[in-house]
Amino acid sequence: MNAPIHNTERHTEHDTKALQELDKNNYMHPFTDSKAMHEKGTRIVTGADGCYIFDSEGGKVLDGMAGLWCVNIGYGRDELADVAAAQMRQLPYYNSFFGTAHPPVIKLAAQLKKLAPDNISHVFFTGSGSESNDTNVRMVRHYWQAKGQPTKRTIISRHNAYHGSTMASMSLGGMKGMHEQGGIIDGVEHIMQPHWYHEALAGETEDELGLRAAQALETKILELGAENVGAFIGEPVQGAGAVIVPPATYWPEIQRICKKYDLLLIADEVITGFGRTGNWFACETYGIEADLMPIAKGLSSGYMPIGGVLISERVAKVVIEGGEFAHGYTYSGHPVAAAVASANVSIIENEGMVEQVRDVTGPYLQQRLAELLDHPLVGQVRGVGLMAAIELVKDKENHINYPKELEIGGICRDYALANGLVMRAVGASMIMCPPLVISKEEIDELMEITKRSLDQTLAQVAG
Ligand code: PXG
Repeated sequence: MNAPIHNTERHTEHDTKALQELDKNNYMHPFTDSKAMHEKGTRIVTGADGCYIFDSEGGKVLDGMAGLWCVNIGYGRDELADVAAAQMRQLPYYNSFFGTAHPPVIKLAAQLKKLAPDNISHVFFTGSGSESNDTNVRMVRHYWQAKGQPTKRTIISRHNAYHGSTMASMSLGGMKGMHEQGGIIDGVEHIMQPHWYHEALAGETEDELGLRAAQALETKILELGAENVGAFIGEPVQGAGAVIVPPATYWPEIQRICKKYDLLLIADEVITGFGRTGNWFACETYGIEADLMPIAKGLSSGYMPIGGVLISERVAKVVIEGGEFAHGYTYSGHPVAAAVASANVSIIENEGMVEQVRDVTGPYLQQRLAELLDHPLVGQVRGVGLMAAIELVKDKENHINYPKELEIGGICRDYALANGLVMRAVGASMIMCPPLVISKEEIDELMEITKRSLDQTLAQVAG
């Protein structure tokens, strides 16, 4: 593995106050309470290299979130800039509608098929994970219609799932706060999530909870009628929901139920794909055979906006033989994004990043995180590969969190940032998902800052 090169040229000076003012007056941010943000002032990120980001105040911060779960190869890989520039000169745009294609998209599809599980036969491209899941809703319904079973149109998902922010992908997700802002589309149902720490019944083991959570799918199918249900969708490991790692019993039971009632199984690999869990796809980590696998994020390591859906032979055959599938985006398979994604995937492959996560840095991060269980605030640590959560609790014995109003996660996140580490807070869970190139020394730094931030948080809430 190449050590990241810390390029100080990417650390540039800016007039923070002027940028914050321009930002406040002109830019509407995603997922943001604008008023609250501008009271504090926006944090302006101006450059990045390896696992570090630089801000307009001269700060250097370890990025424990790989951007937004996406910068798998780390920042500052100039090869990708060169590939993008060359492709822009050669062919900056052309579509793949109406009987055309171009070399970058054809090559990327072939490259992905080689890396994907054996049952995958084609790749559809989109501009994001949300568009990939909108594609899934249309694909599932088109598939069953083409097979003469048009009533099989409902898709079952889980509470606290995240599948995107467009109307259909948001509906597939199970985020209550999002549903409350405008409602959801018809034909989507939600069942319980396999979250042992907070959903277990008294005395219930992880394996028992895993089975019960999976069997909620069977109950829901029977309630709706299998003739009305087209698919089940789940993230192999819930990401935005706070890194919910399913018990070992969960996915085999889900798979069994999908087979029994003839449901398509959609494994949302937008976060877990491209090495995150120590395999190319988390479907391998959990032994899932999926019919559709939405991808994005690590596909280009965030260097270009691109997503897609890996399509199984079962679904592809029906779609291919069903005449025109009236679906696609102007930027489906965009040549510059495809060329960059292809180079990114080659970097992951050629530099052995997946193996490094599986054999070295994944186990090391999880082992070091387990040390935190001695800390008075830490009720549970959970994770797989290079994604993890630390659950902050008031009462370890009974798994009880501090009151929500205290925003303990936010307190800890703010200390971490002041100490030089980006972590995300999801309620009382501290989330991490560093670039796959993080070294053991950088994991030590991440741990040192995490411990210090936990101590400061404890001092504040106990004092
Ligand atoms: N599926 C999964 C599993 C995701 O995590 C999407 C789909 C949608 O991808 P796009 O590219 O449309 O954003 C995601 C995105 C958070 C957070 O707060 C997580 C995501 C996006 C924004 C915020 O953790 N994941």
